[in-house]
Amino acid sequence: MARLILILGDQLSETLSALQAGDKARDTVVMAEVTEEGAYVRHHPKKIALILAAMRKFASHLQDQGWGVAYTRLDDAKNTGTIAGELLRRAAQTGADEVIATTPGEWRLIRELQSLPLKVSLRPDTRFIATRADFADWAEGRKQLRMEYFYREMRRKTGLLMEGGKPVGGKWNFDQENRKAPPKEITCADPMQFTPDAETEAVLDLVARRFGDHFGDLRPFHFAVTRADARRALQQFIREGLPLFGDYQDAMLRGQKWLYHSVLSPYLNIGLLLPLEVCRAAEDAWKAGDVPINAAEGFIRQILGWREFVRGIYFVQGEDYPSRNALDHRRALPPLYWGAETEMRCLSEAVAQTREEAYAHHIQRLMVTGNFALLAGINPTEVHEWYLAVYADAFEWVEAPNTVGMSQFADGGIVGSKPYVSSGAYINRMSDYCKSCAYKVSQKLGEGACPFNLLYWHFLARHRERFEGNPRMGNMYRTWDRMEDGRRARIIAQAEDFLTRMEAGDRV
Ligand code: FAD
Ligand code: DLZ
Ligand code: SF4
Repeated sequence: MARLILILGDQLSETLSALQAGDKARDTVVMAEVTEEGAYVRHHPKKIALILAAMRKFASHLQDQGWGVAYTRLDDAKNTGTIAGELLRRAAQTGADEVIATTPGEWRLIRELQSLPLKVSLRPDTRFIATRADFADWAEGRKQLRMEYFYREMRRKTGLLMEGGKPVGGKWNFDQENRKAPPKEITCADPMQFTPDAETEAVLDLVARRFGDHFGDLRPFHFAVTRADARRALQQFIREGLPLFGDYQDAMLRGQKWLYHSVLSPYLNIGLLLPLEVCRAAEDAWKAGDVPINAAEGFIRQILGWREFVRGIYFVQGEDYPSRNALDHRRALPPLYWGAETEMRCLSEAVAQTREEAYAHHIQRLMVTGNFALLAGINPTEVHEWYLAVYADAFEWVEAPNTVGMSQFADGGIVGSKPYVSSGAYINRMSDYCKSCAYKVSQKLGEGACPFNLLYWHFLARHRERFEGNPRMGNMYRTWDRMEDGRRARIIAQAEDFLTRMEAGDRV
């Protein structure tokens, strides 16, 4: 009997397990552009265009290799609008009674496939370095899941940056040499940009028509949409960005959207690049003497460590993970996240860049937009849906643990041992945002005080019971307790006033 091989928009890899299990002579590959995947959260138009354009290129590539591909375009008259609907339609057309798929990266779609009235065989996603079973075994019986220990296992498993069973350079982690404050003048190359061809232009027009009212600028569009171009972007990053990646990993500068970051996550997450090949390219550059060990190790740790770790967490924790709210935060996401004007320079920069590029680097996500949402007590489900929608690299398996766990502490401390909160001082040290802000970062209270300074204490005070016993937070509570009573009360009152004005829709 004929079978259907499903390939989703983030599964564009030749080595995909569903393809490996298929038979060109007998099976039909199903790929479908569907409204539901673009709209179940209102994805950034650039992200939708990246996925659809890359899907079309990948389908042609498979056809060139002799696969029969049943491809549905978004504007096909018979398009049912959902992945399940398209599988049923193709099953009826071909007489297939079985679907072979690589397990999707989101519980929602896993359940959708499992409830089809067809035989569905879900294969493991072998593009990751750790299998789900590897992670579950490692996590079993541990009181705390710490990325650093998992990462060491991954180094041992792959042999990356290892020599004679030991880490090269004598230590596992070179972060002490990383994360410098940015110098005044900095020159770094932009990530490689690609001019859309006629086929990609047609996708851009389609996305403008169908999703043009979503938050985000569709044009200019410069993403690679083929594996060959994504490989070029990788090579350029290894040459130009990687040598200084570690040094300025946490820096944020106006007008510098990318700094020394790779901007490879969209390609990794839709399958144009594979994590192991990216790590090996960084290791080779270090072996050739082209990049220092702190850069190579720091970069490899993000992919071999963090990326694999958060995926493990997503699947081990189960379906309710994205809706957790351990700190019981209930405030609505303020309109400034969707581009409404704000006086806070750090937020206006991070959101403007997100709108333009569907990209912000890690520290902008964690210490600006994430930090503010956590300090202000925003409902983590709304924060999660925002991150899932606005970034080109956002797929639930990687986005939810980063947002719900690392950034919002809504999982109660599974991903991080303490909440990532800071006052304005951290943002000031790592960026040039504060210099042009309407607020004063040095001011802790009174007219013009930086909202991060006020909300930082408000957060600590309202969650005292949970955090004062945390050994990494004791100092902060001691500082708070040393302040005189009147000052503490005035800080809380001013923070409350700020939150009330924000909720009322005032420009803050
Ligand atoms: P680089 O700084 O060049 O890092 C290299 C690679 O390491 C990245 O391409 C990525 O594949 C990997 N990486 C680095 N940090 C992480 C991490 N914490 N988790 C997983 N992989 C990591 N990353 C996503 O890929 N998708 C998301 O939806 C996503 N959502 C996030 C939400 C929040 C609130 C936070 C704080 C982080 C999120 N991240 C997410 C992690 C990180 O911010 C992005 O991977 C990174 O900014 C991508 O840009 P880059 O390729 O230039 O990364
Ligand atoms: C994100 C996305 C979008 C916008 N569109 C499609 C699509 O039209 N067809 C498709 O197969 N996949 C799309 N995707 C990716 C899926 O949403 C993704 O596979 C799941 O969220 C699981 O990670
Ligand atoms: Fe952000 Fe405060 Fe600095 Fe303004 S002063 S940019 S609000 S940290």
